[in-house]
Amino acid sequence: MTESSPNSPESQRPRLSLVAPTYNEAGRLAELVAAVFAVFSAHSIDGELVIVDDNSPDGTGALADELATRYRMKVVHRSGKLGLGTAVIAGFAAATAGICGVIDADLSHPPALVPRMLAAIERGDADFVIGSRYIPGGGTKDWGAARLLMSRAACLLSRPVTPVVDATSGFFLVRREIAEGVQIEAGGFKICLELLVRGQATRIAEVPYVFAGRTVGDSKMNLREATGYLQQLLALWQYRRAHPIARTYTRLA
Ligand SMILES: Nc1nc2c(ncn2[C@@H]2O[C@H](COP(=O)(O)OP(=O)(O)O)[C@@H](O)[C@H]2O)c(=O)[nH]1
Ligand SMILES: [Mg+2]
Repeated sequence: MTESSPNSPESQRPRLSLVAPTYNEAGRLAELVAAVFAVFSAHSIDGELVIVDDNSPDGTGALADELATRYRMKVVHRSGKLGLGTAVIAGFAAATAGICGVIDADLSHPPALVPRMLAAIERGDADFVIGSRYIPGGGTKDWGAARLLMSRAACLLSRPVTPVVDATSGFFLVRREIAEGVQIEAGGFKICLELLVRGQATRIAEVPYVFAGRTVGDSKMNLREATGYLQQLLALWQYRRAHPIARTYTRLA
């Protein structure tokens, strides 16, 4: 192993690349970016933020470009709304750190939890850490009964393929090599679950957080998404049967 000099590309590589997919998030993006970098700075994390924007009609992409002149950010522009799962994969491809993460751009996920998730991976306690709404200490704010029921049902349905309680979470950190090379199927809409099942993570941890209700913009849940999820589950069940794997699972307080 060679030691890197202070100015070599290796030493300039961030410790963490956080990916935030955006579609019409102009209303909250600046706040998210400021919050993420405030946390990075408070915890001395040399991190980068990768925005993947799908040509949002509200101008999120241009706003992200402007923010990138002031922060350590990369902006990936895609031609149109191509979906959350492929946005995450595109973000990982543009990311440069050995540990990658995903966070929603609408401030549903607390950036303040990121340092603990990162530490769990860096300590070697886990190679995939999931922010969980449904383990003790976690929760959702301002969700109606119907949305909560749908979400809980989606998580329950995933239990045959993963020990993770909140496998549909959009908030997670993973060692880059685990996500790399994973073939995402067309229906791979819940990207965390897809990577959990098809990736080679053997040490998995969940950490609780409270999901903040969306106050600006629309949510993407609809019947088409639900059908896509069931198709994804079926494919993952088949994949898991053909590719069994031994895993450890822990919960971080
Ligand atoms: N690039 C991209 N981002 C998306 C797409 N759909 C949703 N997002 C972003 O993904 C995150 C989660 O989406 P959201 O609608 O808040 O999902 P929900 O909170 O689970 O209902 C947000 O930051 C959205 O802006 C998409 O098709 N492409
Ligand atoms: Mg949201």
